Amino acid sequence: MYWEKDIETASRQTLSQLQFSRLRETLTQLSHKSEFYQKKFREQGVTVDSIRSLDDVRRLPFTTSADLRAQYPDKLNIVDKDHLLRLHTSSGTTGKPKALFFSRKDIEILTNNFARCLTMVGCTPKDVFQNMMTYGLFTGALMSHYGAERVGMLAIPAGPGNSERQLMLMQDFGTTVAHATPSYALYFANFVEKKGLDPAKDISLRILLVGAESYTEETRRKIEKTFDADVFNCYGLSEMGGPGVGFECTAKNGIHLWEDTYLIEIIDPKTLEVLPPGEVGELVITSINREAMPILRYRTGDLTRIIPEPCPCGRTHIRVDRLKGRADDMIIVKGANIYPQQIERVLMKTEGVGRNYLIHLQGLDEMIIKVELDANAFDGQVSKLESMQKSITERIRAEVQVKPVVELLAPGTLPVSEGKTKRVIDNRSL
Ligand code: DLL
Repeated sequence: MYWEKDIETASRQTLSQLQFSRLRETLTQLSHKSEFYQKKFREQGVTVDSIRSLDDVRRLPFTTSADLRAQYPDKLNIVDKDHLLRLHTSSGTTGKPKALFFSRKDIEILTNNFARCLTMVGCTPKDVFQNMMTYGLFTGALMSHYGAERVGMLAIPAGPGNSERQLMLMQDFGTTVAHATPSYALYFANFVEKKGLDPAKDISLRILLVGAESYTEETRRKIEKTFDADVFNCYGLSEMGGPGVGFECTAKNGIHLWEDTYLIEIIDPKTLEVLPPGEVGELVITSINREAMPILRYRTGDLTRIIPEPCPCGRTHIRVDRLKGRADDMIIVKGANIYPQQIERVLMKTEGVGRNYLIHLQGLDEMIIKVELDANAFDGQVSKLESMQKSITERIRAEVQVKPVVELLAPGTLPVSEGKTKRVIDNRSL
């Protein structure tokens, strides 16, 4: 199903022309109104007229997360205050957040793009949409809420947590589509089971929109099996307007990023050179249809690759692979570079492993992996548990070249935060 078939299936030539004219317009606005980019253009020796093709985007300056923080609170906004409709801030670390401004036109475009995403995965006005993302300064809930209303779905602004109430809402109002982080979706499944209910049978979810955190294909399968529903990977970041920057389609093989709104590049994070399609690197995004706060060549920190083959769904917008995590997710233990996703992949493939895990680094350089089990597996014989523990330890050692200490826990033991879940706790005294 298409929301806007013409644009979703536009030819490469049409998309490129549109992108180029929007890029030029963005650059013109920035060169008139943004002191920050005027300075960057001068330093880089570029003028609007010197950008003559889409390839010339590589001559433009990058923008980083540190740039956004340094321009706090409003130095990157280029429209008058009375044109602004909404402020969001980035999630995350300590210190000042990144402040993100949106005009009426910006909200309109983002709402429309989210409606596109929802329709692409099969949502219709008949669906009931329970939004389990955090409402507030985080973009995750409000932006998607607007998109759901635009499609005409009944939108329930549940927010995260309070699983008792989530379940009540789901059952009483017949929720068919939920939007959640992977960790909350799995935590909620434990909760439902503890009530003696079966998430696959006793609630009527048919679609879960899952994003805001990295997760593996194995975790997707686990969520799908648990709820007997389709899970679609939703990607976005606050700097580019939050969720709905891209979604998987029903082919479930890569995330379509909306190219009438964004220019996409993959770069080598070390050399900063653009990589050819197919190679893994850092995703860099330029907003080309943003009024209040256009951002050029934003270094997302997210690692992925472009999937060069055309998508069987017929959409022509670029596809990127499931995110491989962020460059800054990497941990170094005993000299080995480890991505938490490598560990997640091993765990979620293991029979009897439940729905949550935590990597604890402590002491001199010790890696403890706390793993929740399924209720059945946890209640099993001690000898079985011992052999499971041994096998997980060995398989993780083979995957990451470091031998972990594996602790097996009862389902629902590990904490789940309402926002994004922290998978690694580093208390090392190195
Ligand atoms: O997480 C926006 C969002 C909300 C996306 C709801 C999807 C659903 P931020 O808080 O700014 O915005 O975090 C953005 O989260 O750069 C990625 O590192 C990570 N991320 C978001 N979606 C995915 C995903 C929202 N599907 C940062 N897979 C991004 C992997 C994701 N990582």
